[in-house]
Amino acid sequence: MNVKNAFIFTSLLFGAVLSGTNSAEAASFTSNVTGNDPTKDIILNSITQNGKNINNFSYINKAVIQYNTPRTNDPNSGAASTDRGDKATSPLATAEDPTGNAIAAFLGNNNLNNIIDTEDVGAFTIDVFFDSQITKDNSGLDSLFFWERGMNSDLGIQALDSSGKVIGTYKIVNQTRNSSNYAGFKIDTTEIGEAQKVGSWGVSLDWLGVTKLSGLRLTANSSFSGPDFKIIARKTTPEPTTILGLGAVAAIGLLRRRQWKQSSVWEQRDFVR
Ligand SMILES: [Ca+2]
Ligand SMILES: [Ca+2]
Ligand SMILES: [Ca+2]
Ligand SMILES: [Ca+2]
Repeated sequence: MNVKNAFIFTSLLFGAVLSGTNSAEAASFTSNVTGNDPTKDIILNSITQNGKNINNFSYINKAVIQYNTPRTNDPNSGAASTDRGDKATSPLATAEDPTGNAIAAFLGNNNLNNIIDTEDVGAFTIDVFFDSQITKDNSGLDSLFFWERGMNSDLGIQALDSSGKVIGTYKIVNQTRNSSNYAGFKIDTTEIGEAQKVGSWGVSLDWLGVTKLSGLRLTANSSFSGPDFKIIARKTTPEPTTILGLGAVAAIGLLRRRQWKQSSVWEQRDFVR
């Protein structure tokens, strides 16, 4: 390959990589799990979306309860509580009136049978934060993955910046109600008497109107039918396009220098002809 062809080839490769990365907004995904007993651990190994495998996750590691409907003598009072499969393991004992640390512990692992259960007419505002910043990329994959037990509830979400300030647009995740978004497994937790189907849905940063986030403000009001949920984020990794892009820029620079060096030789040849 001569210098000119090498230059064209590099440019084409660079262009192809740039144009091939922005696929249509994804949303549904496949949960690849170990465990099929609704009462026991259901461990998420990876997610498949758009034919790509995701196995590098960011987990929730902090939760700040802004409001959680107080408990009364009524066993069905309150709102968000920590819950697990009847025979599943969990980092802590379940609690009807959990602390922020307990909420983070139940959400912050890959056991899809450790969740937050919400009473039907309960309300909450809980800020959760991930162990690393989630940044928009060109992978065409969603950044946030939601599961909801029962496929019968809504969950309000809005992005939080690193200082805990709400940014972007408030959205309601209700696609987990759609029968076509069945995650392929059921769970039977301590709060319910029989196994219920789990629905899932992926969310992009675009949908939330942000290019990066550190956490999410989660909300439910009395009309949301008490969301029973799990949330895991796709860990942001360096862009392959950026690495390749920098490589291409370096290659172009090198080729130009070679061209410049050889140009005097070519001019002499032309003169001879
Ligand atoms: Ca409860
Ligand atoms: Ca539910
Ligand atoms: Ca049960
Ligand atoms: Ca519920």
